[in-house]
Amino acid sequence: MTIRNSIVERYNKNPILTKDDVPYPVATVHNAGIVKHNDRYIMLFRSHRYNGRSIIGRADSEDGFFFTVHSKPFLTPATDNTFAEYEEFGIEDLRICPVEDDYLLTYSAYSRHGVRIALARTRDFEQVERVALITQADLRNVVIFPKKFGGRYVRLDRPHSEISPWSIWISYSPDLVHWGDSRVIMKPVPYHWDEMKIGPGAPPFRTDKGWLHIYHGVFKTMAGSVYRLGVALHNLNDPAKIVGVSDQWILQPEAPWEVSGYVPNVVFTCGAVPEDDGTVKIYWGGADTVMCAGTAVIDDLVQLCLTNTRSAL
Ligand code: BMA
Repeated sequence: MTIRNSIVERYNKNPILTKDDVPYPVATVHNAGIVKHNDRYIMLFRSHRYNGRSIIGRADSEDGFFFTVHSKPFLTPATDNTFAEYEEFGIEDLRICPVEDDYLLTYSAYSRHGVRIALARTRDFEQVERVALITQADLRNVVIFPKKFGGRYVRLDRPHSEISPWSIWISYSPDLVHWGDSRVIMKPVPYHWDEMKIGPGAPPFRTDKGWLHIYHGVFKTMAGSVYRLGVALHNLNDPAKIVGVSDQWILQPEAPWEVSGYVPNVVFTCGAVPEDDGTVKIYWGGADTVMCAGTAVIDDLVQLCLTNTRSAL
């Protein structure tokens, strides 16, 4: 089934990965981080186990669309140290952030204390080292920019408060462990498709006009919340400055496996792969149940951010 969208063209064989492709028992496959590593696409996807708690699996691909799942999960909740206490209820929504020579993995760690973000590091997707728990409770969706600025790592994150609900902030770190200098840079817009919440989606990637960030926005309806994707462009030298945010969404739930499933009406991204031909492969979880892919022209996304914009704050 092909559904055409003027901005993101869905892959015509979606969904690209489902629970039936996984050789161990899981109820879902969704919200995957993706990178191209040594000319192979590596996907680290979230799955609910039958107890409702999540783990991370790995799938590899030559072309970015046909993926083969590894026989064992890639990451399961830690069993010792502080990580064990904070990952007790599962690990979710992993982003793969390529930063200099490392892949930094940021993922939600759930426990009786709430949800926070853990950071791990790998170079080869074989050895994985947990580095630190980098947020306090109820702060998630962390993506890290591909380069350091002024010697510091830079991340987008998403705290929440009643006065300023679910907005995107920026924070800095000299060592990946200690983060600060935090500032809000983007907020939901009232009576707009992203009015309820916004949050970082895929790790930002470089374009000639700025860092392109694909984020998610949520709108509450009488029938529940709808998760869509939007785009923002950040200044190349100072990512705290937003050059422009597209007023319109780039993707909304439309395919049957996005409209219904474990959580209906959800498209949620944790990864996108920019290609040398000027396109970007965007990956999203459909209804928290399956993985989907699509392609967009990077320049179209940039132009959306530069024309017909909504205010960042
Ligand atoms: C968010 C996260 C995502 C999920 C989305 C829709 O709050 O929990 O993992 O995809 O809700 O259920």
